[in-house]
Amino acid sequence: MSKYSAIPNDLEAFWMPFTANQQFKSNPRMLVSAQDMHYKSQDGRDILDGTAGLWCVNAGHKRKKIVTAIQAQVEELDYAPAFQMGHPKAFTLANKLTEITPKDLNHVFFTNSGSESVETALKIALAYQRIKGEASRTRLIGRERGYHGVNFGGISVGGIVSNRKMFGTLLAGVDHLPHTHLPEVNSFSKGQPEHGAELADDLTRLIKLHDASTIAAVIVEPVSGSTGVLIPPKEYLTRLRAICDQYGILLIFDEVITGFGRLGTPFASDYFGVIPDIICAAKGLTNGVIPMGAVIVKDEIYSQFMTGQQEAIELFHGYTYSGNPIASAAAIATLETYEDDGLMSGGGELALHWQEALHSLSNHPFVIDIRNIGLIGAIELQPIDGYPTKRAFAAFLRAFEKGCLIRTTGDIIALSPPLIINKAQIDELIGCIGEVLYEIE
Ligand code: PXG
Repeated sequence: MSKYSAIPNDLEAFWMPFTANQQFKSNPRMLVSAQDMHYKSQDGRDILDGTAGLWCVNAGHKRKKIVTAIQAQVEELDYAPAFQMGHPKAFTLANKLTEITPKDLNHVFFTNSGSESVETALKIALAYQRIKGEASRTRLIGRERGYHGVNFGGISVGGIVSNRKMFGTLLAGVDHLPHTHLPEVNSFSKGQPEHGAELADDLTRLIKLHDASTIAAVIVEPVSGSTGVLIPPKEYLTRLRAICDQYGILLIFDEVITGFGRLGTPFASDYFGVIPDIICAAKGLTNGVIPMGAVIVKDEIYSQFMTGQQEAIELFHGYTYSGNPIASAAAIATLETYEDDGLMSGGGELALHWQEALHSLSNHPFVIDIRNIGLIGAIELQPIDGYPTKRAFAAFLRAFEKGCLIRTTGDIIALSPPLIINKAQIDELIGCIGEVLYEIE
């Protein structure tokens, strides 16, 4: 018997996150090991990872440098208090990270997840406006179909109804821009869709409604991932930036999935040439290996806070594990791995192959849209009448049986493989999905 074959005989105690617990526990899908582009399933099969875990394992699984760095760090310094004390690795990491962040975003606040990065960014935005003497700017603007994690700030600015409806009144003073998904005019777009830049102008409508003097910040994902890969129309982000500038509103990019090479550039900000005031990051920061997130802010924001008395705490915010030594070591080794493999630059040729492979499915059964950017792809399926999500979930289960891990959200198959994927593996992944589409109902 292999060491992996022992199935826990009781799956009840673990309440699984964002999972159909009853379905899973009736027929569990267990992953027991991983290397590079593959997982190994409990029944000993190799599973091609089409999702980089959950959009986080950008350099592929169990990379030697990262594993070794973590092992060495835990031997040297396991934990150091995060408040009023420091350890060298967190500073080294912050410096290293700001080498790849856009110019002028040179200060880093560490968190433990994307959700915490979002809460941190929103709080920094509010506190910044107040410190600047603009205390009336308390409103936060998010977007329909936005996903910003699952904490109260994040679900308030987020725009996914099932993530919001159970949880009461959420944060007060939040409004939303319209989402940018326009299948009537943009379906089967390759890269950025042509139509929809004018949707950014809706911010001026909200400004007219609330007055700019009440608005602290706008938060958007440059590319929405969780809600099914919504790619910003050409010029949309530029227009959003211009309106924010005109009215003194901070622009926050939630780059939790787009950070660290997903679009072939360090951040989506670089790809789109639009620089926000604050970036939220997580996931790829440690290659998914250890929880860690980061909020990177413009120099101007940081320096506003650094003006009081020497002994005064400038921001009453932080986590026990902010800049944790093990996470810091993992992140440093991760950034080195991305550098060694050239994963944050280029990707052009591979992204083109990815695009062509994805769009080769356009005439397959049930396919109503395909969209792609960088190494992100989405295949949207016609839902079964009266049973939304069922068809895509069936595709997910069938793909897993056939040896491929994909993600589905609603009736959309969302793909985001590790950036080390090669052309043959892209063909295998897309080939698998192509077969699945003929095998499901
Ligand atoms: N912001 C964005 C843009 C995200 O995509 C979060 C914040 C929250 O991160 P944490 O680390 O708190 O989960 C996310 C997370 C999926 C999927 O398959 C996406 C996420 C998480 C799990 C699954 O679409 N995104």
